[in-house]
Amino acid sequence: MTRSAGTVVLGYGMTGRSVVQHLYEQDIYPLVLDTRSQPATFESPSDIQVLWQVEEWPREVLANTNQVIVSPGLPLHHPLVRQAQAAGISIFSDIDLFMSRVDAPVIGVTGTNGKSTVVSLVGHLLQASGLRCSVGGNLGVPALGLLDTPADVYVLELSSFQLAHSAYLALASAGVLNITDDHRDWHGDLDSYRRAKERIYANAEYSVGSRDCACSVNVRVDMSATGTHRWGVTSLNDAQWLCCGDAPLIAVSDLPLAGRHNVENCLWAMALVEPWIEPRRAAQLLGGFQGLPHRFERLSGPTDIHCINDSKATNVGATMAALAGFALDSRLILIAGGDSKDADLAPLGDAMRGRVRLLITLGKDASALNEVASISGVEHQQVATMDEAVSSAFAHACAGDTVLLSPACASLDMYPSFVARGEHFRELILNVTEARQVEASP
Ligand code: UMA
Ligand code: ADP
Repeated sequence: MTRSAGTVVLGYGMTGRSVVQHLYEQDIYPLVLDTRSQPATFESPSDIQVLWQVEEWPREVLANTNQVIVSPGLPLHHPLVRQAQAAGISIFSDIDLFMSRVDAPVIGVTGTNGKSTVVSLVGHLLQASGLRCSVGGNLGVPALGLLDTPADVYVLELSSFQLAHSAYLALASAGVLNITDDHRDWHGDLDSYRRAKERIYANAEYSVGSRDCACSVNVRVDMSATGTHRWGVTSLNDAQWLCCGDAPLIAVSDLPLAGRHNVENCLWAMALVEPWIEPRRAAQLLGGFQGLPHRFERLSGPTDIHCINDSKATNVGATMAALAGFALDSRLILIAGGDSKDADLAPLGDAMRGRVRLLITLGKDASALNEVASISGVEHQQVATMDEAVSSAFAHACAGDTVLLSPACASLDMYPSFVARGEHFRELILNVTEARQVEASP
């Protein structure tokens, strides 16, 4: 048995557990430190020692440690990470461990918004083309959990947290979809957030960048232009087409997903798999992809009112993208609010003006959203719960209106996750729909 004292795992969430499992299978028995209290139900191999509620390194442990694998939830400025750095201990992420073990090409995707959609599209394209692929990382199965399944290509969704902690990336294909305001609480400022994301390009064999990306990349995705080394959209015979260079590939109207941001996501997916799938073939394979729940997901509500669950819109950029998909004279009732993570909410003002006829706010940062709405002349109302938000939305909604949950904020002040928030919204919409059906029946 390898001595445990040399290796310490920081954080015992999903990532920490996947790291311990991975090391355990190699007869390495790390010590685990976590700042949280021990969960009521908790399972761990009996020969793994976990110290809970640790805010600082026990001195003798720090002295005997030579490598640390840190979980993404612990920011670089956390005392546990700082102390390890100051002691000159090597710090790695689960992604580093994954990269050191994997024996097939890895595609990595990061960005403020669209990661899960693009990663799932990439997985869909690879699988449909006949390649074995395994998708995970920040989405679904932690990276190390993927190693159990042999694959021709691995696809990783990478968060800025994971990238900030990673030292050894060498991706076969890599892209930063976009960077807008988010996670200031973790990174401190937007520059550090950007730098963390751009680490994805270090040593990448093939790289895809956005129009705004200052890094040197192989190709760019630019919705407003096409041409050499560019993927974009162009007008052809009165229709909009997705293009690679000058070659039209597929009409926007034939895409499997709605919304302008999803046109961009389809371009990204095809660009990222270009080393494996020829563009024309990729375009043919896009059909059949089903969108993910909680991402601009259309719900079946009352027949005359459109209902959209965009609970995964946990930052301003995602809600802006949702709003941009609606014409200026749209009749939207927007439900938003939660924990803004210290983001600047002001850009929502312009996006709401003319589109949102009622903003219903809730959660920790409801009053900050009310202020933005006031400045932009958007009618608004604050409520305490999602039940009240949905009741009020339907009390105000007229035939043809859209009720959109796109919170621009994290859910954690009111729910365990964006999934729980979206499921609650779905259930409330279902209740309203059923109640209206009963009312309408003779
Ligand atoms: N935490 C402590 N003390 C600790 C360790 C963690 O308080 O000692 C807190 C963190 O601040 C955080 C929570 O516990 O709020 C979870 O942290 P973690 O590092 O244990 O997280 P995991 O359970 O390992 O889950 C992480 C990702 N979560 C985060 O980065 C916060 C999961 O993405 C990811 O699926 C999983 O690894 C597997 O790769 C979730 C996420 O919210 C979906 N990601 C963020 C996002 O997408 O915006 C980045
Ligand atoms: P991520 O994994 O980066 O959070 P998701 O695909 O889960 O991305 O989508 C998160 C939110 O961002 C959803 O509200 C979705 O509608 C929105 N979104 C998806 N793609 C984009 C994009 N390219 N630009 C802006 N917002 C997007």
